[in-house]
Amino acid sequence: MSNAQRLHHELETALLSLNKVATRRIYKDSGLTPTEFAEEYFMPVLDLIGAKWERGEVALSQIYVSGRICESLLNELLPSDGPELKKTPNIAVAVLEDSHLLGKRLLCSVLRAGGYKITDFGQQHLESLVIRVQSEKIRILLVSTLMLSSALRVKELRRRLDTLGLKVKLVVGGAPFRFDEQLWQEVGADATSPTASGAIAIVQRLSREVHGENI
Ligand code: B12
Repeated sequence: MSNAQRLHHELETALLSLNKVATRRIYKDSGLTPTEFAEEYFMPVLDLIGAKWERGEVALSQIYVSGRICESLLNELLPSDGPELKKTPNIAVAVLEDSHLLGKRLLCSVLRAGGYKITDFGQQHLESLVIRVQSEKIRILLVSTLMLSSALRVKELRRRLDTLGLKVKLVVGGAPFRFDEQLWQEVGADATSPTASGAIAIVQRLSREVHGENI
């Protein structure tokens, strides 16, 4: 068993036995940055736990506490603010009609650490999200959804933004988009990435495109 496989196994055991102290120790032993650890360890292990729950092998309470442990550790480890150096179009991040917040938390940290000024809209319903995008003149909107039903709502979001004539670049992500690689196009998004860190290159590219449209 490789070192990474051993740590995955240990992390799964720590999360399923609701052991935050052991989870923190595994993070320290990994020698990774918080973002690397979240993407290389939390994400696959939580995927595995989610699949076990679907098969009835673990209880919902175990998913719940596992998610909470990851969330509280990430809140401890990730900086809430970065240097905010770059001058970009208005960028916002939101979770659409969903209570899964970890992906958005990572997204905010990664983008802020990358020097992007972003507004965190938190959890939003479609109507309130459209209103905020319009009133705050958002040009790049990053949406995180983990439930398939929420991911499909992005199609309606795109329709509403287009109807209002709002020129918004829509970036989507979360489990449904990782599991179905075509889904982002089907819901009318402009881009996706399986990881939060992948959003940096996308935001860079889209910022250039928005800048070009404004000239
Ligand atoms: C932890 C968890 C919970 C926790 C959430 C805690 C919290 N505060 O976030 C709790 C227990 C609350 C929960 C509740 C529920 N959950 Co849940 N949950 C999970 C689980 C196991 C892990 C999710 C997670 O946090 N992963 C870790 C983070 C870091 O990963 P991530 O969000 O995917 O983000 C990564 C990438 O996707 C990407 N990313 C994310 N967003 C974005 C956005 C952009 C723009 C970009 C570029 C990238 C990006 O970046 C991150 C990596 O860098 C998943 C399993 C799974 N496969 O995802 C199920 C899962 C999402 N849950 C599921 C379900 C069904 C539920 C419940 C309905 C259960 C119930 N019966 O009550 C409720 C519904 C809550 C709601 N209304 O939203 C299902 C959804 C199935 C479906 N087809 O829709 C899943 C897939 C489990 C399963 N296999 O069935 N859940």
